[in-house]
Amino acid sequence: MPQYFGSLPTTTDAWTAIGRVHSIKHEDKNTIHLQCDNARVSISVLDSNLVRVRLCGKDEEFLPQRPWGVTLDDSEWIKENSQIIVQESQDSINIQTRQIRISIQREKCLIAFFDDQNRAFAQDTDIGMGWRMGSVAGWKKIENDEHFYGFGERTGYLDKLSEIKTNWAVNCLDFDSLTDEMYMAIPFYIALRSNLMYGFYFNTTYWSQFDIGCEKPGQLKYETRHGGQLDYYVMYGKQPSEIIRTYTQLTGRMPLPPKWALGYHQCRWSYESENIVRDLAKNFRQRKIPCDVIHLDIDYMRGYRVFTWSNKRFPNAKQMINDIKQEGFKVVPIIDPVKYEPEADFAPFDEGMENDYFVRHRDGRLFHGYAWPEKIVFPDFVRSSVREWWGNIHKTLIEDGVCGIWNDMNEPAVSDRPIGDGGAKICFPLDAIHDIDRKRQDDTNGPINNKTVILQASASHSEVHNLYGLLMTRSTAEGLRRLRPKERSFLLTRSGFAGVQRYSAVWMGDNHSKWDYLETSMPMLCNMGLSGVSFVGADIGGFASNATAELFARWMQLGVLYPFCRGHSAMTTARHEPWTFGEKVENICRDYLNLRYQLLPYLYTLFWESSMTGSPILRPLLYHYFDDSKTYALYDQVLLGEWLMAAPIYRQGVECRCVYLPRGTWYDWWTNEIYEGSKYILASAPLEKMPLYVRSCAIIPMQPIVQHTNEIVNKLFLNVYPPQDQNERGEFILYEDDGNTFDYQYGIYSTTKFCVYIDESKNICLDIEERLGQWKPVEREIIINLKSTKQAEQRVLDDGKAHSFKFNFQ
Ligand code: MIG
Repeated sequence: MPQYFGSLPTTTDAWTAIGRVHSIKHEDKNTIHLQCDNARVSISVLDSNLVRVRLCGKDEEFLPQRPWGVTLDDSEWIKENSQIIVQESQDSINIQTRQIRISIQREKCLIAFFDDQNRAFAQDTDIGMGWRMGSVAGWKKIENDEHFYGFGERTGYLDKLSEIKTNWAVNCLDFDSLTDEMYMAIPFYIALRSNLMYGFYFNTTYWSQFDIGCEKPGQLKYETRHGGQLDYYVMYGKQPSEIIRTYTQLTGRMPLPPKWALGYHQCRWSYESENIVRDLAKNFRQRKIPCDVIHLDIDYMRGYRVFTWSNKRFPNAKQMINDIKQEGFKVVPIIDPVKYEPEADFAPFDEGMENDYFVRHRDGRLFHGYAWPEKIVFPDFVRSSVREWWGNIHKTLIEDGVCGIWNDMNEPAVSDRPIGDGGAKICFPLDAIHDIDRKRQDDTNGPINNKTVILQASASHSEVHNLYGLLMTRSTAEGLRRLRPKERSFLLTRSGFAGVQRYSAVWMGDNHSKWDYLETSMPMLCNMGLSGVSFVGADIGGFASNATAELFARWMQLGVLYPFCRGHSAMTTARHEPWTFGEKVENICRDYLNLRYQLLPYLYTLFWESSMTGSPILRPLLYHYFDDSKTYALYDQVLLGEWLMAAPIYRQGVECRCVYLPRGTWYDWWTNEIYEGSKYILASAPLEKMPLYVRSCAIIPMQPIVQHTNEIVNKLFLNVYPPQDQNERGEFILYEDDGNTFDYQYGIYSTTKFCVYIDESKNICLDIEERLGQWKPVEREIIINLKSTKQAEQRVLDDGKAHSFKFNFQ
């Protein structure tokens, strides 16, 4: 927390409570206003499972919705879904929606929610909601068997019960299990009990904090400071997927990325010359290790100036990018804030100064800090004019053939002195000025004198601090959409806020080449997925310090399941490419990357699903087995989609491990051996093997091994894991399109449904339904592989028509 919070009230100050409800007003069809002793409360039903609650002072007005996190205005929800019946009694007010009931106790204005079986959730406790100087908070009851997930980017294990989670973006270099504030702030959680769960989105961009039963067991406190009103959404769901669907309806979903972004990305700080990059690309192809993307870290620039190339090291960047493009590689360079450099013909600085695009102190002085380029300044991405300008500066990079952008240091990460001078991390002054639309400047178009005092800011840094990464990546996304109108681009960011999934993939920042970082990447990425951000990954092999061969092999095995699959390593570490650890590890890396590429049809379909519903791609087991309490703390097994489950090895020297198989029947991926679930098994896992299981009824679409995602394939494999009896049936809908353009938005995509079941004569049947939609794949063969104790194969030419297959084992 920045030092500026030091002046806040101490915990000994008492909270002011709301008091009694005096009167209620049925404002419009779905909003109820409560006038209380000390406050006004508004409750809006936006959907049958979604309720917004707001609190403001007795004589205040509710603030208008800010546009950054939540994208849907209250008025945009479908009115029919939000119809309510209000009943008043002497003690309480009850609001009935089609799914839940909201009950308000008149005496203290305590709010509680009830499901259709009259079970309470998200119940106010203590004083319900209240405030003391500079701070406003609310208290919810934590039920006996309740568990807490999400909270965005977090270290530690899955369940956050009994912890404090602060929402304030910082450069959390050297984070570990004790770290609270992270690069990213997403004030959202899911509370789960067996068969009763809800989501909670704290609608504030200011500093905020969840105390999940830490200060007082049994009660969760949500608090925000320094501005804004208490404002939250409760979303009910019968399963986690319903909660996430609603949450991402509120904050937005990931647009479908280009298929190449699902391939392997190779990164290092830095591949610092054209020759090194060309050599890297050559190595991948010669060694037949698939790879799609090469990232360029800060040394491609001329003296860390964004949007420039080093003349010495990258004299012909465009040529190089074009050459390796022929081999199926895309290039993604890093972009940071702007070097302060007057009179040096450095356009991003000059133009930014000329138009007054950088963040200023309250008294009008330019705010600056220090990072790699020495002195740096910060574009004010809150302003649409600045976002447009920033987006447009990408033009030259795009002309050079760049297809994606990597945004770093956007918490923003700032030092008070030059790096290397022992500088301390600092935050912007919280009253620094951000402007939504700075009228004066837009009118005169001239620079504002350094000494001018500007008082008209419509947002202070305290309100928009958490948004810096989100808005930076938004300007980049919008810019690339204009500059590459025909093709999808890839974006990566380190910082962000709720809704960052609308613009960018996210990686987990600077991890270490240590076993515990491999281990915690699982719950970390799973909680990101439960927070609406599904395109996520951690640096494979670890960023800081040196991986051992064994660690690297294990990390690659798990890493190929990360939605964002990138190897990265820091300056001053040893090289970390898949071939640097000897032949055995190189072979392991190749095998597992091959597996990822073979799984592309499955994986791409998961990305499509996520873009439609917000569903995570990498999932904790509790996502599907939410009524099985054995999954509530199970962090070291992950599901890729619904059907594939991995039990990775994340400790040195370990060659077997305990695996929990949830209910149902499971197949061993490697041997097809069958296990009945609801039990623990011991899996053997020599270095070359990551235990991997498939649920029965699965149909996993796969493709041949390729070196990059643009290679044309003329085979589609359907790996079928049959049900055990006639009561079970499996389905999979495959999504396909050209993988690159926006044509899918105009109907040029296809879906094909596959079903597996057992008929009366005990045949195992696989039906391929007619392909729907306008996208036509290349001419190809479909090969059905029945995975069972007995294996069998059948083939058909894919003509888009329905086909049925029977396998008879009698
Ligand atoms: O001060 O660009 O997290 O991935 O390699 C370090 C250099 C700045 C931090 C990023 C890391 C990147 C590095 N950056």
